[in-house]
Amino acid sequence: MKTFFSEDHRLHFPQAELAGGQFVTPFERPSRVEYVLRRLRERGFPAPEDPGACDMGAVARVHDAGFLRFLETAWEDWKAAGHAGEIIVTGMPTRHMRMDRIPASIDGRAGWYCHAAETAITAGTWAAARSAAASALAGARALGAGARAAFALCRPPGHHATADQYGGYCFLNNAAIAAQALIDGGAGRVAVLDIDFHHGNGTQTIFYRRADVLFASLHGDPVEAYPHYLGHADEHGEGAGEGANRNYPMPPGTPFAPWAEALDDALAGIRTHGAEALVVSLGVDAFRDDPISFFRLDSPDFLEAGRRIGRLGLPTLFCMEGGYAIEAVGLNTVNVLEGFADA
Ligand code: OKP
Ligand code: ZN
Repeated sequence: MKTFFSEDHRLHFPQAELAGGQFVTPFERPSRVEYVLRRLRERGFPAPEDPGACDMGAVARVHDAGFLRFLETAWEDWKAAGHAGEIIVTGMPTRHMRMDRIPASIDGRAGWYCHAAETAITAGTWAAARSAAASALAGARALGAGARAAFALCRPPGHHATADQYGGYCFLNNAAIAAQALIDGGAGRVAVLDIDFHHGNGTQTIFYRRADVLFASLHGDPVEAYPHYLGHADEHGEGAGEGANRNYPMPPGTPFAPWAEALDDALAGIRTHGAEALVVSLGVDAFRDDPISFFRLDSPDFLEAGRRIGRLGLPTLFCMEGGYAIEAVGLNTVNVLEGFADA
């Protein structure tokens, strides 16, 4: 299995995440990927390839032009406004406010292009986010060239990024960008399977009105879990996309058996949809020891999940998303990849 990874992820490491009313060291930190790289090496995966420069044309097929300009210039504008710290949004447009006037100030624009304030932007965030999208795109190209599978070790993650908003540790939606690239490369239909603990609100909304990209997500019920305001079972897609969105929200304490049942149902839906390629949003925060999640998967369960995904028989690109039980992130991630390869 080809793997793609850029050292530029290190350029994104905010000092602080707003959590529980305190500033804490971000859960989504650079060391996460070290554990994945080590396990890949130990278990005989080929050395990751650097993806090179990011194809911004491909990124612009998914993301709003104003949003991309914002991300590109946000840090300079923030400094120019005299702000001393990292970009942390303090207000966003919500119910009872105007949604048709984008402000000029950096504070106003940052709120406009954000949906969750835990996520800070720093000097290197834009470069890191582009490098993650570049890995996803390199993975999509590998599938296009005939590979059965590829792994993009994306950091920062992507599935909470909408067409025009960052948040939930995500800036560019790596999985969505890869899925779009597969479509643009000639695939008639593609599926995105999101097994990260958190609902992939960004990916869902990007493809919500489209029939060509099916989105299926297993996640903590938004009644109890981030992102709180999307991810319910009755979100089926709209217009041409009606029926091409499948959500499997599950309650606190969910162990492997019901989770795997949801996985099987999602996989059956992907088969029925007629997908020619699969993108997996591979978060491993469904793990029992994850510090910000509430499912109960054990490490061997990730092997079995990979096997079940592998039995679909589709060309598959895995894009790294979450997983915060830092030391176990490598084992759990590589278990999914190895299960897939063994299927
Ligand atoms: C990103 B990914 C923790 C609250 C959680 C943000 C979670 C983002 C998860 N105090 N807020 O889906 O793993
Ligand atoms: Zn997550």
